[in-house]
Amino acid sequence: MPEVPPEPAVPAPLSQAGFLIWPGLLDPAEQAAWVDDLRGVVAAAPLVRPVTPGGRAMSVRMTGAGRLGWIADRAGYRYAPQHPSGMAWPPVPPRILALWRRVTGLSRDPDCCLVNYYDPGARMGLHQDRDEGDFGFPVLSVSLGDDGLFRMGGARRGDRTVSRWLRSGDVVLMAGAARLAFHGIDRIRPGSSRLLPQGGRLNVTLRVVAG
Ligand code: MD6
Ligand code: FE
Repeated sequence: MPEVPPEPAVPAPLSQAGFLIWPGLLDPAEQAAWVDDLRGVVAAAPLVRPVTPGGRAMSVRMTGAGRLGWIADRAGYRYAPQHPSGMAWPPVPPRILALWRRVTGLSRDPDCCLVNYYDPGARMGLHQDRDEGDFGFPVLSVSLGDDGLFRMGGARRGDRTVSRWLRSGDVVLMAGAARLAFHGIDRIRPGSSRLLPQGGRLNVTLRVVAG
């Protein structure tokens, strides 16, 4: 029988505030391929600027892929089977699924691939990812384009935080005790990457929504 070469193992991550981080896990060629894939996602499901239940427009624009997408509007935050326009979400690109499998080692694929786009003024306030049904599954995030200042805290909003710049190609896993840790993006560093022709930062998060 021919030997099947094993998937390349991921290198050991570094750990900061319980978050597992692989700096530069995606090389520049891979980052460019992700951007092509994401262009396809955005063509099928356009970026929208969500409005919070309190009526404020978020500064980040969002779309998604997969069985479910995360949406926000006056009715609340939730996962929905359709884009706000009423169309189904496009499938998660195979290259993105492959990274999930390689990093998490799980046979369960994610239900949601959330795509966030930050223009130079955009930020994301400190939050927990807690709209999913089973916090036993991790959340995986990939950063592309301009650097983003990532703030990482603990299980309570008032816990001490630490920050680090996430650069294009960096991968973060929130698992275990860090799964419900508060986190956010204080700001991006416009012009720090040439990956996206129009500038800005893309962040992709992968989640299992329902166990
Ligand atoms: C961002 N990231 O990097 C925002 N959520 O733009 C997140 O909100 C996030 O990085 C869950 C897990 C990892 C993350
Ligand atoms: Fe989050």
